[in-house]
Amino acid sequence: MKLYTFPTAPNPRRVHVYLAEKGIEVPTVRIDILKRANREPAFLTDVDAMGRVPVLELDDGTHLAESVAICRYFEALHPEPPLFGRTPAEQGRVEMWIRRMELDFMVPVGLVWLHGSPLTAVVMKEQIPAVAEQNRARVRQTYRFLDRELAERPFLAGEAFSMADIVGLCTLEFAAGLNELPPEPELTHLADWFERVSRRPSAAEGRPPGMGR
Ligand SMILES: N[C@@H](CCC(=O)N[C@@H](CS)C(=O)NCC(=O)O)C(=O)O
Repeated sequence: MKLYTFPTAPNPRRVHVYLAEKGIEVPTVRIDILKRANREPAFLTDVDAMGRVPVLELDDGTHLAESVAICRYFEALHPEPPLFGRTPAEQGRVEMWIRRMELDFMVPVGLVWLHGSPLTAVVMKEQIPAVAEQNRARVRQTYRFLDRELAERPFLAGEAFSMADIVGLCTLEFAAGLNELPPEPELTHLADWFERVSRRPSAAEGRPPGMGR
């Protein structure tokens, strides 16, 4: 088994934080996405036709892409401690919050990245500044929503830290770091949650640049 990864990028980082929480060690192959190694013909044909990381190569030579799917695979192999919920209601809530983090948080942050960052200007055929601006507003809306929700409980899906917090953490690091879109200081419940999840040893390891704590 091996993990093709670029550890500081937000989606691979989810898998690294998850594995650290579980105490699972997996050999890794670093794919430098800044040098477009993920778009080399050999990677596209042998590893992942979508040309993205993370990708997990299983012992039978097959490949599993998508960060949350990779973590679900490990969760089935190593259910304790549960990071996808234990009871049916917990599992449903974790799933709900993972989807919210991906669709209502990572998608707009990703569009800010693609349309608003000088670092992606070289790979984008055309950057549309209005798309970046519109999605900055969506991210700020999500911050306000999260702040209201996190006034009620310590973690996104309830009383226990879960995969939803990992997706949220990695997205917020990416938004506040490379995308220069930190939450407004008055959103104290969101700030407290971020502090709480960032303090975990799993999060401290391999933290992306500019997110010092
Ligand atoms: N939904 C996928 C997204 C994977 C993804 O977009 N990975 C980025 C790194 S954060 C990537 O490989 N980007 C390089 C590219 O698209 O060329 C997941 O959760 O794994």
